[in-house]
Amino acid sequence: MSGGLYDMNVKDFDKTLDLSKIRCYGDTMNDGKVQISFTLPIKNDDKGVEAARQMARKMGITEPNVACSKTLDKNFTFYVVYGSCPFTVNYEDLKVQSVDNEVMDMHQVDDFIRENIGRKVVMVGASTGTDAHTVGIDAIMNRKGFAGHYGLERYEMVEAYNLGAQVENEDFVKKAVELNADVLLVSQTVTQKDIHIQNLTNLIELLEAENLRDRFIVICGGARITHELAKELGFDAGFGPNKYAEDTASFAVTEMIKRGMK
Ligand code: B12
Repeated sequence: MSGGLYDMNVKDFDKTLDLSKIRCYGDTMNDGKVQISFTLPIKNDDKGVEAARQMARKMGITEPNVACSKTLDKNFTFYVVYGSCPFTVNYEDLKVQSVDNEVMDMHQVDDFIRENIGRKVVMVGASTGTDAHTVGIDAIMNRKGFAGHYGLERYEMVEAYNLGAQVENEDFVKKAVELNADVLLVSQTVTQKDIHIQNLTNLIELLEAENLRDRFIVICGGARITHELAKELGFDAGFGPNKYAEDTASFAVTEMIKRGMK
């Protein structure tokens, strides 16, 4: 692999790295190599491959190479294209909003609750509105957890209630009050026509109208949820892919202490 990262020692690597102009990396620094995939509504033949190549060029990809074309249907083909992306990103100037507390593991969260709150923390979760997807909220709450991360039901100092999917906001709030919840966990997977924005906004409005907003730590999550979006919509935090029960619980209990909730 001549010219690749393998040829450099760490010091040389640092010298070549201009963080104000980072490019995608494939084999050689700054080669811009990317792999993209998409589907076109055409049949799988040579003309289709050329259409995929042109589509990639129009996306700014240089030297596109159609590595895979797979028939999905008579009139639909899936393509994988390799090529170089000429664009750069100024990494130095980027500003992101992210959850800034330290992430504790399950035992540390339990110890934190014992020491600082002195009682079990009640967390109520659901996939709300018309959303039927449960795997996301289950990943956070189910005892067995997800991808090697135990869920909240396993935490000794958390009383976790998973209400399932398609729970109306009104019913969710009612149940949260009934269970004397500290933390509300909302999962949203479907984002078509911004349905998640409407539904999440509706929940916050409902809590505000009933003077309940400050009573709970309100957290949302889902494949297309970011912390920034969650804050914009009036939530305390938002968690997307690769976030688990310990991220959620660490934020929730730290925030409870910040707010003086005991
Ligand atoms: C499984 C699945 C289904 C199953 C759901 C079964 C079930 N019990 O959940 C079934 C077949 C029922 C289904 C139905 C539908 N689905 Co579906 N489904 C999927 C699929 C394949 C996987 C989703 C999943 O389980 N991911 C795994 C979990 C673990 O990931 P996650 O949700 O992102 O969760 C993680 C984080 O986001 C975060 N998180 C999630 N929630 C929360 C909550 C909190 C509080 C926190 C802190 C964190 C958190 O933590 C998790 C772990 O890291 C996706 C495609 C895909 N590959 O992603 C489509 C997908 C989500 N479905 C889709 C659609 C459109 C539908 C339907 C509307 C289809 C239809 N027309 O009928 C219906 C839903 C109808 C409805 N009323 O909701 C679209 C959504 C498009 C969009 N963006 O709006 C997708 C993306 C498929 C696609 N490419 O079109 N679906």
